[in-house]
Amino acid sequence: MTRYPFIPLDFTRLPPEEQRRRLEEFGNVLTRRRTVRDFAPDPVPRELVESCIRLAGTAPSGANQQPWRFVLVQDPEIKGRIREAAEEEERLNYGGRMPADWLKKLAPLGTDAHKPFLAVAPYLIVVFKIDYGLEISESGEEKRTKHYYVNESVGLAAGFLLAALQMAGLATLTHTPSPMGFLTRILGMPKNHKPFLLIPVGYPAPGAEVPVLKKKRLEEILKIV
Ligand code: IYR
Repeated sequence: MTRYPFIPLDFTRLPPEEQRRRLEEFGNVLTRRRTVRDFAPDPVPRELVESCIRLAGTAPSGANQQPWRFVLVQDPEIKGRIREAAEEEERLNYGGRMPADWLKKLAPLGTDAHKPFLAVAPYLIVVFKIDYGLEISESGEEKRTKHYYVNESVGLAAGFLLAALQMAGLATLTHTPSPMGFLTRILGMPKNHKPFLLIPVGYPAPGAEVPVLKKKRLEEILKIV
């Protein structure tokens, strides 16, 4: 394989006060992000969400394979089917498939099998990871190629996406109905596409509440050596 052409890096060294100012501005937006479970049905400009997905697609990935695909669900009928399938799985989860310890950890969040946000939020973004390359030859023969660091790559893109949606003034929920195989089926994705994360996007319902959660202090998450 030949090397990519290389060009000079586009990078500006900022004066220290500018570094701090920009970080504070970004922090003021980022730290206000909360997982929202109560959405308003109000519409959101699609072009705004598409721009966020474009930014998510600029995330770094193993060997630049970009092993992700984003499905933007706006069709109420498909949202309804996703809600129905997710709630069916979650009824099993909350009804005994999740072990007691897991249920105990979730109890303070007040979640249950009821997932109206899947039908109410104007958009659902379903993030798929592409586990391996898949080509079907004319003779119908399957050729699989390896993808590297798929979870790390898609996790980074999902982080970019959440940050971008927050910057755009939108509310999000990181939802992981389990198991998520129904999303591949309902959205008609090929078998090498595995659901990674389901992100309802929209505006919070008036009066929406969130739990008071504490984040770990810097000293708890940072070790300097
Ligand atoms: N998927 C379930 C349960 C759930 C699990 C975790 I870990 C959470 O942080 C929240 C919920 C649900 O969506 O209700």
